[in-house]
Amino acid sequence: MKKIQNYINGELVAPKSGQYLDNYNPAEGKVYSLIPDSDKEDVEVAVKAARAAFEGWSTMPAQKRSDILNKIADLIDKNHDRLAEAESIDNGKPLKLAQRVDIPRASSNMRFYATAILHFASESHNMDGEAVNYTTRTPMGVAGCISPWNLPLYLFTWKIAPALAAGNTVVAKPSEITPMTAYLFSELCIEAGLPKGVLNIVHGLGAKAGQSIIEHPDVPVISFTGGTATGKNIAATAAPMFKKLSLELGGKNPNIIFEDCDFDQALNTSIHSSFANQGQICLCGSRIFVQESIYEKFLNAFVEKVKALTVGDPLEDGTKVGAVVSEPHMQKIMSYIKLAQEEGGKVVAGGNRKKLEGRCADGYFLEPTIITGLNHQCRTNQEEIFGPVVTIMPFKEEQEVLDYANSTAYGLSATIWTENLKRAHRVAHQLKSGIIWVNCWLVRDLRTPFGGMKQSGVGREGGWEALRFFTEAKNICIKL
Ligand code: TXE
Repeated sequence: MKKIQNYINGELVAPKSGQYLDNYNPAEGKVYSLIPDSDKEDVEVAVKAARAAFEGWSTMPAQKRSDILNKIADLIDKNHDRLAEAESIDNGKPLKLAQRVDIPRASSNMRFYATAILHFASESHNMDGEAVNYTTRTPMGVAGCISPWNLPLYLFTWKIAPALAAGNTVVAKPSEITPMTAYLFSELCIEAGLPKGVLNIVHGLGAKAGQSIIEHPDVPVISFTGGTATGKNIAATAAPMFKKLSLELGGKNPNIIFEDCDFDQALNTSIHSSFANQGQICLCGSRIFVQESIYEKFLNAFVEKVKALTVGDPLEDGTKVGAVVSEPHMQKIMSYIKLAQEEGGKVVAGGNRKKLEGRCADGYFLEPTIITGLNHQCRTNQEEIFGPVVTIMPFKEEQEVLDYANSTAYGLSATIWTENLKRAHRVAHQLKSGIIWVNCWLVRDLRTPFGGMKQSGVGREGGWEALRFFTEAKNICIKL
């Protein structure tokens, strides 16, 4: 049984306690590897290593840091197939998805910040001959990066790349549910010659290893992606310690389809935005609102296509819907399908656990599920389910659907389908979401600010926002 190791001070090491946790393959429902059950002591050693490495890394010329990050990206590309297979086995997502999205994006994340840091500039302000101000932006020290299980290497690199590029050193904890690609990534860092202590990866439980990172006094800046409830916990620990905090949390994203939409484009993209990664993407459009005049036509076409989606072995080419990430998460999703029916909803597609044959007989598979007949205020339409479950309902007017869309505690992303330019801009400006897609979904430009409003998060990642987040600004004013 493979035993994953921590990556501390440039070496792959066992947890000090010698304790390990089971790591499940969700498609088989079986333990297939072990991960360190790290604790405060492991975090202490990791933070010490990161502090010791900070001076050398933060004063290294940006070009040299850039070269090393690009070398890691080259190694990700070189190991693409191996990483994609590991991602699919660890997370349950279709191998094709890991190959097409997760691993290429992990490489792009490293490359984007390896180059962005070479062009990162700060500002100066001239006071009409009286004085001149200039702002410096310097790395903060040891950054704590905590990432989730839905897009493991994709979101892990999305955090550590800007932190490292900006000259910080990092103590990172990937999710204990999907640790494998972060472990393989640490082997690539060693091969790339990343100086020891610059990046440290401590595997283990959130409430134990994760909490130790959050509360460590020598970790001044924290970047977290995960559930809103966990985000609240982390903020409660970090705020009184005056730590800089970025929280990327949950979403309950509206997918608004007007009668004048490009019907086929809206229909086909909505299949993807509803069920990609088994609906386990914080940006998935889990609440579909369709203008009344095309509601029946859209619903019938949508149900027909969803019923035709292949739920299967993630390693097989034809699979569109793989396993959800864990048994507890499968139970959580099933409980929401039950709740929806108790709230008066009607399951018009899916709704059941899918029993497969062969190696996947005990895997965590759910049918992609569509639920109609609910109102916008019920729990099913207010709470994040984070699985292959969408609700769909009609609306008459623009203001009505805006009220529905903006009615949750979340505000991460939204999608609008209309061919009317004025309406697209008008509705986009009134939606309380940090990211809006018009006639598309998940089209990502890494230069743009990424993050949500309300309980979807605090702060923004992406582009210069992330480099500004991971640096400290200082303004110096000189009298002329
Ligand atoms: O997230 P958690 P999970 C949502 C989604 C999902 C829910 C829970 O609704 O059902 O969050 O998912 C670490 N101190 N999203 O369980 O628990 C934990 O070990 C420090 C949306 O993955 O928030 C893991 O590494 N760290 C999200 C990471 O936090 C702690 C993507 C996320 O775990 C900790 C994933 C603590 N006290 C889930 N407790 C998105 N926005 O993309 C846990 N962790």
